[in-house]
Amino acid sequence: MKRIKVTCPLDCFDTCGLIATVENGCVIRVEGDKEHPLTQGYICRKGRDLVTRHNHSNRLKHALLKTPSGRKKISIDQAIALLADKLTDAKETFGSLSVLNYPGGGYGGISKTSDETFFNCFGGVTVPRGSLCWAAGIMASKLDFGEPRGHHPADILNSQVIILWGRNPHATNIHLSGYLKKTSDKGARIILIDPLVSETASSAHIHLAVNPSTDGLLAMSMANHIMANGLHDASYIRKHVMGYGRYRAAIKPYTPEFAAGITGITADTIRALAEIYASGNPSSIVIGYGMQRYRNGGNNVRAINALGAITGNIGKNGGGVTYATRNIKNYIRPHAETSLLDVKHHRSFSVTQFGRFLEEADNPPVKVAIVSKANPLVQSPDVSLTRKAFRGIDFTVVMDHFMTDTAACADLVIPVTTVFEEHDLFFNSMYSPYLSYSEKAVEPPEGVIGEFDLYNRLAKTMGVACYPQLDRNTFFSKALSLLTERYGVTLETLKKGYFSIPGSEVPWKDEHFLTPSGKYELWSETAKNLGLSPLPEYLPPLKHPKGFPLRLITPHKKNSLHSQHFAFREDLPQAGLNPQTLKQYGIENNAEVYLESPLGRIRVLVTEQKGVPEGIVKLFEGWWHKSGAVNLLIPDHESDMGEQAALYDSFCRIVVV
Ligand SMILES: Nc1nc2c(c(=O)[nH]1)N[C@H]1C(S)=C(S)[C@@H](COP(=O)(O)OP(=O)(O)OC[C@H]3O[C@@H](n4cnc5c(=O)[nH]c(N)nc54)[C@H](O)[C@@H]3O)O[C@H]1N2
Ligand SMILES: Nc1nc2c(c(=O)[nH]1)N[C@H]1C(S)=C(S)[C@@H](COP(=O)(O)OP(=O)(O)OC[C@H]3O[C@@H](n4cnc5c(=O)[nH]c(N)nc54)[C@H](O)[C@@H]3O)O[C@H]1N2
Ligand SMILES: [Mo]
Repeated sequence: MKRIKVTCPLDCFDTCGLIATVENGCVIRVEGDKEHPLTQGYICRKGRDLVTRHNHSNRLKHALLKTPSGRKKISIDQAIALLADKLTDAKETFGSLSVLNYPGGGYGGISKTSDETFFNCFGGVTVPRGSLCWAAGIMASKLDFGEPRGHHPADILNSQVIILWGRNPHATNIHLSGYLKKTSDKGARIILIDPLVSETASSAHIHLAVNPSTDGLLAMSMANHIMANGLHDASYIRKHVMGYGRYRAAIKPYTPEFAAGITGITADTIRALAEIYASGNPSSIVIGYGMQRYRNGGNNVRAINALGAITGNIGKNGGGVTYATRNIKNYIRPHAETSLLDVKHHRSFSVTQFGRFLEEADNPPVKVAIVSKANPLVQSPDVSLTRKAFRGIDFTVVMDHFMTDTAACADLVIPVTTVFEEHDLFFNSMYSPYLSYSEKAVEPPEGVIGEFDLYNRLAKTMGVACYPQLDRNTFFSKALSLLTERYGVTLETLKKGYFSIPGSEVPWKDEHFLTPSGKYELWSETAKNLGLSPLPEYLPPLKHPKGFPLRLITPHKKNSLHSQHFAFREDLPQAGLNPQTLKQYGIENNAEVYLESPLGRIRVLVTEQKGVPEGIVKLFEGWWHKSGAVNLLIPDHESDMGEQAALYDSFCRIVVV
């Protein structure tokens, strides 16, 4: 029996430290590593399920090629030779841009990012831009601060007031939940702003059910009250904030009274909220990603960030506005020599509009597509168009552990290693500040390959000259080189413990922002040059299209990471509706109905939920097509900035079966 230190590879805020138990060459159990400074031995169900998935009988163990008579098992050698031929043909006939590489975030280790280097060396290919996940808020934070930086998780213990703004840590970020409990026990006040009564609501002292897509206006009306009543921090603003006067003038119309009707929060409550926030010493805001999945998502995040700046809560212990944590990323450079930035020749498409791009691309058309670490035929907007367009590509390859809906459409499926079968390095840009080493626990089955080895072999087969044929340790050492220089971090030190950047616990404490002016920018020339409003602006929420009176919100599920844990379910998706909405449609709890949007319909099971406001349908994302893929209903709108998928700007109606 061996106990091996690994890292949870899931695309999540926490990136937990794990200990795998190996018996007779099999991983039999995984538990939390008590030594991990953030996750401290406590892990979630999805983390424990890594073992179930790893050992599952449905796991892919052979490369599979689609033939006219069905899928045929082929060896990894044959798969590599075939892929090499297809890539060479496409490049010779249509140019390298006829190849599309779609890497997702389904695994967080750096060893599985060598596809980027490979395709750069291959000549530059077509790649996604923007995000299905967090890009509006990232762009907003870049404009305001110069870079998205988060407070160290433990720093929240110094806060007196915490606003969780559209974040659901009880489901998506359990170690933030742990800190919230501790800080609440110490007397901090927790306010949750979320249209739905989420799993987190019971731990908040105040829950405000804001109307969807109106958070920017709520934040502006709070700022309006703060400024009008002298609750702002004039000295901080004078020294560190750009554009205060102009912002103050711009938001004059957005009084609590004006905002009340639109946000659904009364003017008195808005005033009270503004006063609680401004009087906290300090107050912190933690923003989630749900609230920026709207056409106005970026401006909404900018308006929330502004609250931190005008009250002087930035750069203080226990203060700040935390959205993401970009610190380790800046130091890791596995692809320094061959990064995308150095490639002159590449084409990109908005990931939100994958299907649309495939339909329209003709110069050159996409001839070969490779998808890894993603399940876009479930998770992309307008999945019906995406699926049709994906099927229309001459040759498609999917690398995964299971026959997902995306893999099922592919010509070639390549089974890849799990986290237990790789040595790897992990860091997180969402919340956890820790870098970790994950040790290989077991050998992969014979027909399975890891992406790192696959691209080394593919490059060799194809004679891609500039591809750096590194062994894994050299690759890791190169990736760590900056951290080694500055902090003495090496593979050996990481094998013993976890690392975070010293002195990065409280961002902007040095009062030097990474914006062009060096200040916090309420007024951003960068935004202006991009054709955006230089100040955060109020963009009203979308109107319902005629005939589709219900808003469809599709948040993340506690016991699944996106589509991954729906793999073994075949039941209907459950749609949460308010009792009043049920009454209005004359439907019973547990009835089967169709949900229909302008794009399509799926069959769902209705569940009565008081915590879902009237006029909203709550349906978790991630259900596979065999149950009913919710993204069949979701249009491919983009946010105001960052090319973020405006996934929750979706509307539907109920059609009784
Ligand atoms: N268990 C689990 N954990 C996960 C994931 C998962 O799938 N499952 N996914 C990971 C990933 S990739 C991500 S991006 C994160 C997401 O993490 P979170 O941002 O915490 O989760 P979401 O479900 O995307 O949205 C959070 C909340 O935003 C609310 N919301 C929706 N619209 C609005 C609005 O207009 N205003 C406000 N104020 N709130 C709104 C939703 O009701 C929801 O409760 O979680 C990560 N962690
Ligand atoms: N309606 C709606 N849609 C959404 C969202 C929403 O809130 N609502 N959220 C969006 C968000 S925030 C995100 S981040 C995206 C997520 O979208 P995806 O990342 O596409 O979602 P997953 O279902 O996690 O798919 C990841 C796939 O990677 C595979 N995988 C795991 N490990 C490995 C590996 O080591 N190698 C390879 N090659 N594959 C591996 C998994 O088996 C899984 O099939 O979805 C977006 N879509
Ligand atoms: Mo995400």
